[in-house]
Amino acid sequence: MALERTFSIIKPDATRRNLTGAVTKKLEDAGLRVVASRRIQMTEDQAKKFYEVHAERPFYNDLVSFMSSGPVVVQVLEGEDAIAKNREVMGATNPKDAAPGTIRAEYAESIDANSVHGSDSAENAQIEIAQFFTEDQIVG
Ligand code: DGI
Repeated sequence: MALERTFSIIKPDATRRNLTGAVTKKLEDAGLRVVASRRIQMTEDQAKKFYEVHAERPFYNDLVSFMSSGPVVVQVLEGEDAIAKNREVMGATNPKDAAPGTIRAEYAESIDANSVHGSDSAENAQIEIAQFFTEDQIVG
């Protein structure tokens, strides 16, 4: 097991419903430590860049406008196997498929307003963290 860092976003549907604390509690209860956190309003350009890999997908424009529709909380999470652990506690992309007890099962509104983002690989975690945090802003 390796100590890893991953990148998380609490999405606009969750901040709007005052679920920042509830989502963070799920992450912490899963053994993940919040080592950096900032509430921001993403610009459309930031959201476009962040979800660049999905640029050709039919839902890309909706995804970009959703992610820039309200405040989000960007976070760096640290822990043993943090990337997989975070994906597990998030639950499946579509809340209808998310396992009971996961963040998306409990809080997500729909497949697009699904409350959280989490990096899906070590490589992407590094890239995503660097888009929002400098090393000195992360305190492990
Ligand atoms: O890593 P995930 O967030 O679980 O999923 P992903 O990287 O495949 O997709 C990124 C986001 O794009 C996802 O959280 C919600 C949205 N999305 C993915 N697949 C669909 C989708 N939105 C719609 N409307 N339809 C989809 O099939």
